[in-house]
Amino acid sequence: LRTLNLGILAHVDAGKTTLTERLLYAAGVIDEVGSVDEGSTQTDSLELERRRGITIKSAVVSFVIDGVTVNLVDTPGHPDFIAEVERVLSLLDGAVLVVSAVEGVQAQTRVLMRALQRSRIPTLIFVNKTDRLGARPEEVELEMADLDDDPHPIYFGSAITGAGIDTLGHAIATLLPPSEGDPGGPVEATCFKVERGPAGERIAYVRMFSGTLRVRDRIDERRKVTAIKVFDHGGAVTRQATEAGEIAKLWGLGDIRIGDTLGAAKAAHDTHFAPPTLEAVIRSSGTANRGALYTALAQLAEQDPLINLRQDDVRQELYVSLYGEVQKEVIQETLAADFGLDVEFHDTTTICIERPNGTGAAVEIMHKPPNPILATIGLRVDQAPAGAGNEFRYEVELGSIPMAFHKAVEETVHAALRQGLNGWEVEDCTVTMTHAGYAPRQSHAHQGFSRAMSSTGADFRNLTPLVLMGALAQAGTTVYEPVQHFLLEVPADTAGPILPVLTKLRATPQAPAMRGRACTIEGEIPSARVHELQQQLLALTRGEGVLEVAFSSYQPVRGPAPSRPRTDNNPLNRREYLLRVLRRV
Ligand SMILES: Nc1nc2c(ncn2[C@@H]2O[C@H](COP(=O)(O)OP(=O)(O)OP(=O)(O)O)[C@@H](O)[C@H]2O)c(=O)[nH]1
Ligand SMILES: [Mg+2]
Repeated sequence: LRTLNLGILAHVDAGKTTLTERLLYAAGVIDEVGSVDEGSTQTDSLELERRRGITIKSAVVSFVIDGVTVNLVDTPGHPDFIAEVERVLSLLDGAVLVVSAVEGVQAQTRVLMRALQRSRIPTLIFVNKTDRLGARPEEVELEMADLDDDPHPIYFGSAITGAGIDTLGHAIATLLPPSEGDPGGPVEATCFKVERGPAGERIAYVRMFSGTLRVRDRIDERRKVTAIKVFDHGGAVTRQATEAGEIAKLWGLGDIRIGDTLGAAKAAHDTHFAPPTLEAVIRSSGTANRGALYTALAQLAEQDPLINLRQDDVRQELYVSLYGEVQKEVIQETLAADFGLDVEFHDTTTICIERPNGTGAAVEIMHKPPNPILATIGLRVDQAPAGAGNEFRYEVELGSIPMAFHKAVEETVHAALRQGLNGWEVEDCTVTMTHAGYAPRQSHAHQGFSRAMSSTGADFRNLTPLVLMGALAQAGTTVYEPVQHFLLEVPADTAGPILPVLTKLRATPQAPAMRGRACTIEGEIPSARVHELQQQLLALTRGEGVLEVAFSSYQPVRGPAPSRPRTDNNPLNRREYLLRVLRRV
């Protein structure tokens, strides 16, 4: 049987989960079509999803059409949960992009379409809700043809009534290419989801790209597969093995994290969507201590790596990164329901990034003042093209210091880049090691190993941030803020007063376009000002204005650069830094 790993993607409320139910029903997996509004669907299985009637986590279900086993991944449509979509893109053989025939193409539809095109995922379009009053399928078809220079097959129908579902199902089975991969080859697999079982054990969802994994197979010295389940006919069934093409749940993989690979699989590094642009302080309002909150959040971050915890030991605060208000509420409710913790969010701010302005270099030589540490490190910082990410390179011979010290420097460089000159994460920065030296393991005659005379990993860890910040300071950095693309639709007679408001909020609107009695304005606006625009819009448009936003890019901050309080030992202040780290040693 051929296997097709299929993603269902769309803007919020387009009908992905309902369509999933309909396909399961058509394939004979369920006898009754479940309802999102009654909380009875297969894929919205979390308590919170059922209560809220929205999808929060991606979920997998399996069925057979026309002789093809389809592993369907139902994804959330709300932009706050875009990370869930990101994680499944790399495992898809094909996708159905759903658009509502009533609401039509939305900002999120464009974002998803671009991501599907960039990842070269064969896609079918399904225009849903044709049964509803106000459905305008022909117009939506035209809107999609603007959007898409390489048109995809398009289908129409209704997940509620079942119209058009058989045709869509047949197209899924015949037009989309099934997965390839040799079950006899070396094991290659990627983990895209982690959840905790009833006993608290970690369960990894992996997509098998090549080879076969069996129960009791060793992954490495520490880890062994202890159980396997494969998706089949609506549920997950226990198997002795899983092979190329399949999606499996694996037990026994210990501390596996989302994005980890097994065997020779290529790690997916390209990101298709914007990272979270908000950060907030999270505090427990009950009697629970900060340790309990940290443990709970760490467990959530395991299932959602972009929650990105930052701990500030100086101010005793915990920070989490966020996409938006709905995600905040979901985290709050999950902490209350699963961990019994009441939390509040404070001081929500926009997350900026820093990029180096050019090239800078610094070097510290051992035994040579002012370097008090027993290690030699030279680093050069270069600006990389936007979006290239951070990279660490060597210009010294690999044998010049022991491998463990190389590793220590590399790891510390990546950690130290999380806080640049203004405290923001440094991006698109190439760091090259230009000097390296150490004092070999020595001892006085008849005495044991002497710390005072021999370099240790800690020496390299302590010295690296100092050298790196020296190089970065020489290069200089620019702070960039996240900017959203907005599409504003307002009654034509209210457009006049809106333009000056947009300018005041530092937006850059294009010329307004009139469409009958409606006026649309497109442009860019700093993420930090979207909330204000939303609030003012109500009064300015008698509540009739509709605002759509989607992340566009990072732009240099005009005026004084905002900074973020540091949570490390502050290598920018040499004296204090050395006092802190040397005392700690
Ligand atoms: N009339 C009509 N309503 C539909 C149709 N499909 C879905 N709905 C309704 O639209 C609402 C949203 O449906 P969902 O299936 O939850 O949409 P979704 O795309 O999964 O939403 P998220 O996962 O939260 O992004 C529900 O109230 C559905 O009953 C359809 O074809 N016709
Ligand atoms: Mg859904």
